[in-house]
Amino acid sequence: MYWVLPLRQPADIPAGWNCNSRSFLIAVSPATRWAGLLPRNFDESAAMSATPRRPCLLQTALLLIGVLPLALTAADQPAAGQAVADQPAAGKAAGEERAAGKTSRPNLVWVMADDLGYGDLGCYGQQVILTPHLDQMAKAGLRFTHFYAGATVCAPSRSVLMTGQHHGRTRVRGNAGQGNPEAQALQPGDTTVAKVLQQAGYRTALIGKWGLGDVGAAETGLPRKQGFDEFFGYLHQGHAHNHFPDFLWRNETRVSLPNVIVPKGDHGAGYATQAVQFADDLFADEALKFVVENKSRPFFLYWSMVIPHANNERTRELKDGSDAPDHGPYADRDWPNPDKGQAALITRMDSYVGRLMTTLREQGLTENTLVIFTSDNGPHNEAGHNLKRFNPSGPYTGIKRSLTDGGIRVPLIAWWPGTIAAGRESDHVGYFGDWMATAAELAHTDVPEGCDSISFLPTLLGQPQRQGEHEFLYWEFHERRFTQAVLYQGRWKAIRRGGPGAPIALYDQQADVPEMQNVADQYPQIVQKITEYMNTARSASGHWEPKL
Ligand SMILES: [Ca+2]
Repeated sequence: MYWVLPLRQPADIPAGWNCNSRSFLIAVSPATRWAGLLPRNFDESAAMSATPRRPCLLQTALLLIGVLPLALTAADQPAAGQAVADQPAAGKAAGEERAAGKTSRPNLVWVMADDLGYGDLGCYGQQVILTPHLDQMAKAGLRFTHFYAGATVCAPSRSVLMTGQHHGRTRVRGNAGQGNPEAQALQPGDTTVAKVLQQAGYRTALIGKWGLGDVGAAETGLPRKQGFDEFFGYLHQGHAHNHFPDFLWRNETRVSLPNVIVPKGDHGAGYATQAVQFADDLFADEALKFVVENKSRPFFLYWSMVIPHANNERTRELKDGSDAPDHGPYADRDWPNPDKGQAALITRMDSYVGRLMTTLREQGLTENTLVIFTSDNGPHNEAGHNLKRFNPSGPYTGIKRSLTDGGIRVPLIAWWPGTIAAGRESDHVGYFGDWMATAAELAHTDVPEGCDSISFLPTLLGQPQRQGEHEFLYWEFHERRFTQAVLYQGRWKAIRRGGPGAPIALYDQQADVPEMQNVADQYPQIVQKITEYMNTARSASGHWEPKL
């Protein structure tokens, strides 16, 4: 006996149920099973995966007879559509069971693009660039609208993600370049989310760009000294500019690639004259291999793509830093090559996410794997492409290296079929540092001391009443003049250039999305509150003292 419901739209389909929008959804009632009306060998998961058929007239009549008692038993339950839209019943149950330690811990996959803007994805308003897989991921999962990167450039953002400490307290607070490698290295005493998960029994892998340690003077920060069991990719950020490198690192060993490059500097940067293997293609293969090989135990995969970061050295010499293997669906557009390449990189990145979803389905891991997709900071303008064509910051002002929201607010999509209800969005205000507490909670382990981290698991589970909130979020920026930014109560954004004593610009994000109207004079008490916080938020750092 089945319960038959017509589907109104694709968003009605619970994640993990393999139906199409014109089919009927077949739901098996617990009462049906309890009453012994199902065959002993009835395979519920197989039924969910099968393409549902419309019942014939006789079956419909029988089904309607069957629905009546079930509807009575379900009278105090939310309707199926409501469960999908409002209250993720499955997720709640899973959350309670996890809290009681009854279920296995989920695999954790953090997929991160490099310099992808808030407005670069179709599901975040992009009109030109195609991102069908990420759009589908958002439709089947949860889309955050108020999530922030750790910083407005690469290294500190990644340091915040790893340490669960905000930008004023995390180890690496800027891109140090080649001048001071130690300033861009995690240290032995640092506690990373990878260490926490590794110690909790997770198999941990970093695939792609690291940027928080290197061989030589920065070796304290090497991935395998910071909690990763396996590493494949780039250590140095300059090396990672080169999408067709002549070598990559596997753990601490250099692996030669057949690309032939014009080298720039000592760390592998440059650009290819013979482009054979595209690094992000290799990362996708490696990431999926890791998933398959570790499917029988909890794993944490940090998949740190380089797409769509520019090849800055190629921009300087060839005026085109969008180093894509091909221009894909944009090849015939009447655009300059940097524009075609920029769009092609993002669509290529999207295809990797599609491959990840397919692999998780094939391996039967969809219901036991949380996938997060996000970007490390706002969009760049370093490839020579036309920002106006793509509007990559969406409604926000600024790009990478800005502390207005265009530089730091990022897309973040969470996908976990059966636990995260489909088609939701959340305005919960979170940032990269929150991954530490979220991952620790999911791994049934403690959050390390000294973190600035609030788990967003309640939001994932559709339990906003349990969700903790930050009073303040904090960022700083060391290039050009030292700048600080604070978001207070999820509404008031303050930016100060020049350190203590410099004036604070205040923006009311509820009334002023692009942060154009400085209202500091109208809200002196809020300015005072934020000033007091700003003056004490950061800890001393030998390498990262403000240049005022
Ligand atoms: Ca970046």
